[in-house]
Amino acid sequence: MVYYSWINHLQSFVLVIFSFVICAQSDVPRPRGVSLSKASLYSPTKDFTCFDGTLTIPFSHVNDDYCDCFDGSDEPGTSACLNGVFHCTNAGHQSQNIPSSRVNDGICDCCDGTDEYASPESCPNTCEELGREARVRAQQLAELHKAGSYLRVDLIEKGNMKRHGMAEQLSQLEKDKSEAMKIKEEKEALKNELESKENEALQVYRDAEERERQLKAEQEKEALVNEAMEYFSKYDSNNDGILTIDEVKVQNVFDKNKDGEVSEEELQYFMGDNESVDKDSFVSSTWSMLKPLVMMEKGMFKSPKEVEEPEGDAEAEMGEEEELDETAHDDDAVDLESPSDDDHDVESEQTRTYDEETQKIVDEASEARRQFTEAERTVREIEANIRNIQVNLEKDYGLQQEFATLEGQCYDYDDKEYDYKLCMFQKVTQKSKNGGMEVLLGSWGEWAGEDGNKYSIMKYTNGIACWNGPNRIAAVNINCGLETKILSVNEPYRCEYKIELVTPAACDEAFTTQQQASHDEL
Ligand code: MAN
Repeated sequence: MVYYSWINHLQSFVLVIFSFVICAQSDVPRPRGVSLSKASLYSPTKDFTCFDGTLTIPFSHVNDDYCDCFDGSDEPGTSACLNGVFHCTNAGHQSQNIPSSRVNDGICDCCDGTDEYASPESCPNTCEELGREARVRAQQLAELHKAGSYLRVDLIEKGNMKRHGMAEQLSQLEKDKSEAMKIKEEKEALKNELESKENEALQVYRDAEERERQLKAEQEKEALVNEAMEYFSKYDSNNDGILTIDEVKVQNVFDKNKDGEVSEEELQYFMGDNESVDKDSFVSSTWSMLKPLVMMEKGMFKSPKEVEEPEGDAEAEMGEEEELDETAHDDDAVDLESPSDDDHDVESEQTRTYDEETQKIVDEASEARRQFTEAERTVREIEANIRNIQVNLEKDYGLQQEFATLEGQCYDYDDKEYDYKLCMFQKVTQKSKNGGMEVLLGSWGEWAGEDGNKYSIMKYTNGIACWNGPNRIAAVNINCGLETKILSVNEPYRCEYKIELVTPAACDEAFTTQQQASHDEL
């Protein structure tokens, strides 16, 4: 036990010695794992206050491999605190902050090897080489941005012109619309005026037709009564104006079931409980029951095929009774077999001819209707154009309109399975190479870049729902390139698509300066 505790103390002592090695790589001496910007917070002549202000400890407790502060700020150079941060200077390359739990874990995280100071030989310093490569890449990127930024200037100019053009187009369309509305109103007024004249002129024809229709209806009704009376007289064999049971019994037509006699039920059916039927009740009620049977006997219920047969054949089969009915029932026969009144009306409507004056009025009204419909359509078209332009004018095309010319431009990308299409500020679609419908992966949503550059990511949302899942979405990462094109499309999560796009619109001539700034601490 004593032995164990002695070893423990020795270990801590060694670590403390290591951890208090003041960084020699820079002008400002500071404890291990502390960045230049935080050096002033660690003064060996003062007690140390945790960054969160909760505790002040003697400076000797900094990097003593024992975690005192909740925020881990007292152990930047050891792995004692789970939430500590170790800063490596990486001279010659880019400085780095890593979780202090990775200190002395046997894995080289920092290119200068400082995170593995317990066994420095296992992590040789590779910062010079990596830095050189990174600088070459940064230089190439800076050159790309510089070259691209000339193209971007052009895009900005064109974008502004486009926006300006859209605004001008909008105000022109507003003018066109009010002009078109005026024309529409005039055309409507003219149409109304000519239609009321037309209505007046056609009323004469409608009235005449109505009179004709009424007359026809009266004639038909009269014919029906005459027909009923004719049959009544035929069955009233003693002509006393009363149809008795005896007179009915001898008429085959009353034998509904054709069994050779007029039975009690059949008498009941036609005459009810009455012993006789007078002329009036025969006409008003009995005839409507009897007529179908009479016609059946005459063979006047014909199938459509039979109707087409030449009349001669039917006539040849007519007996005495048919002859009697011929004149009286022609109309009915025609009614049963000819097109309905409605059909007839439609036909006469279509073929109707008017006198010259009326025809002129009808033609003028028709022309006014046509012109009004056309004026209406023109207004609708202008309104649709206005809406489209307004939607586009509300879109964010970048701080300097650098993305405006890309509006509506489509870029394709084909991978092994799918053909993708990105139509800027509109939509992203996918089509399987095996055929099938185009699938909407998202419609233009918003800019969603972070770290102060919202124009680095475009979000297209609300695509077609994923099978048993949410709607598809697509994010377009935008970087600088000398031409606008898609470099890759991936689906890192099911129905979430990532598109890498390069365009001169994303090139920034200030890029080198920014690069420089991020290397300040080296
Ligand atoms: C289709 C494509 C794929 C997607 C699946 C999800 O096959 O849209 O990209 O992963 O549907 O079911």
